[in-house]
Amino acid sequence: MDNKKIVIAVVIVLLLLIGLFAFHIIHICPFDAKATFTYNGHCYALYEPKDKGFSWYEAKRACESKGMHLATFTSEEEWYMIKSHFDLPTDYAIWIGYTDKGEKQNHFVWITGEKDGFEYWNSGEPNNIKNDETGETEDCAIILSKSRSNEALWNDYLCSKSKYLGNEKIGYICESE
Ligand SMILES: [Ca+2]
Ligand SMILES: [Ca+2]
Repeated sequence: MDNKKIVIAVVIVLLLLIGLFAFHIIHICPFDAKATFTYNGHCYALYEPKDKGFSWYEAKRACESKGMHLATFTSEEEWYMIKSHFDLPTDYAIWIGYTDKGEKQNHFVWITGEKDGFEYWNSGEPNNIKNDETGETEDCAIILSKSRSNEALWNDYLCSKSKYLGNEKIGYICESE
């Protein structure tokens, strides 16, 4: 094979690789999100609450219907990448894939089963407050809106609620594997 043919072969292989990479990025990041960000081969997609907000269960199902899961932050680096690249909202809270439902209370686990000790709780959280009417305890983690926490700290909250403290709708972040 002469040099020209080798160069053409290399260019074809490179174009195929670039095409595959582009397809991968486009394919795994949904178009209907408010914002998306790709880090470490994972797509993160932020969804606004829209009309009424989402319960944690609705948010979890919505991510699953897109072939994704509620976002999990298993290292400090991962969390800070998301926190700095997403313009986190001032006016709504966000569900993430962190829960202590069915676990020892205040011992939260990532829904993917990933093991990591990284947490970013607001001071005094998680506090597992019980709703006196329903008996439900706070078992699902949200990222607080920036109007409540400029640092976007986390709180445990009632999984069945689609609004935070009565009036602030809750959105969510999905992540692809
Ligand atoms: Ca709890
Ligand atoms: Ca709480």
